[in-house]
Amino acid sequence: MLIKTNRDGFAQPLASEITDRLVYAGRRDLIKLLASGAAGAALTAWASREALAQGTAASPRPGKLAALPSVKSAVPGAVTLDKLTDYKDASSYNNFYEFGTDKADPAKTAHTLKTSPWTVEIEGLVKKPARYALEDLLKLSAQQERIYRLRCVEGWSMVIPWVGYSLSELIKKVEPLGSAKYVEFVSLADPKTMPGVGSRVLDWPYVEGLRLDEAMHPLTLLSFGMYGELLPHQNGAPVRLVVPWKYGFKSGKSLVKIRFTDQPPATAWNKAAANEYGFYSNVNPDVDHPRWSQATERRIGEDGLFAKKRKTLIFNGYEAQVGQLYAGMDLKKFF
Ligand SMILES: Nc1nc2c(c(=O)[nH]1)N[C@H]1C(S)=C(S)[C@@H](COP(=O)(O)O)O[C@H]1N2
Ligand SMILES: [Mo]
Repeated sequence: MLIKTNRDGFAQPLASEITDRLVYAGRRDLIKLLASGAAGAALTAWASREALAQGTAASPRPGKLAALPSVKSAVPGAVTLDKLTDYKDASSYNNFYEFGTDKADPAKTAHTLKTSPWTVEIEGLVKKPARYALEDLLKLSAQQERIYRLRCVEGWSMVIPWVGYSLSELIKKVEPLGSAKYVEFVSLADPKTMPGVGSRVLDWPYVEGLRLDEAMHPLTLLSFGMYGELLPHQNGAPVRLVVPWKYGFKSGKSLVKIRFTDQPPATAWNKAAANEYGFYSNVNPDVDHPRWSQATERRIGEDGLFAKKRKTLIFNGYEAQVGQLYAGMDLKKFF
């Protein structure tokens, strides 16, 4: 596509091309957007995406990965009109302790991760345990694009167009037994390709877990890509979870095992500091981390000296979709 440059040197797609793009995204979406008066923001989002796909002088593309086919998801809550985080920030400011504890480490060291061949084992309390080759897992259901906010427990957030499908699609295929109440997610722990696994910051492998109904919620995404492309290694290639209403650490990366259990899984962060990281870890501005407040957050890319912090929302803004899962629960006790 053609990129026009305006006076300030910023790449600007032609209006006609933006319209093409919106029509491509679906006439119904367009009509809904126009009706809601939100088209302006949507156009800005598309424009920045287009500029991003091309790479601009200000933000050159760090190597293009294979494209992933996807359609916009119709799952309620799966799209936000928030401005997308710049691809460069999303792929260079990461938490992936298997590749080091500094936010800049994974982008520098995760190239050693070998993502092919890759298999994911499904085991535990299911009628049909299975070993999926990544190629088969990719094809299990249609790939969708979902724009989710991800809020890290450390107080920063990003808005990322993930690509994948609801984890529930996979769960339905393997048929959990009536006794299955929880799902455990196990990441790869390979000391040969993951330099951080030699350290003792966490008890490897990285393990996370959800209640079965949380895992079945349509917003819980099994993700293979972002920004229309396969996941970069540092973001959890070749397959990860994205649970947008929970702190980022619940979204395990580079998954090799999914196990169905009747007991809450012993998660890596809960084992490391049970008083700081509970099993639920729902984003909650009213429940502080023992060492810092959770009331506000910094959106990555808006971190200038005078940028105002944003108020953190209960369930990271997904209360309408997921609040019902926790009806009657004391969220201070089950943090
Ligand atoms: N295996 C594994 N998964 C992980 C982590 C990790 O260290 N190891 N970090 C978590 C944390 S704390 C966050 S905030 C998110 C960050 O995802 P991103 O780098 O794609 O933004 O990944 C989560 N998943
Ligand atoms: Mo995090």
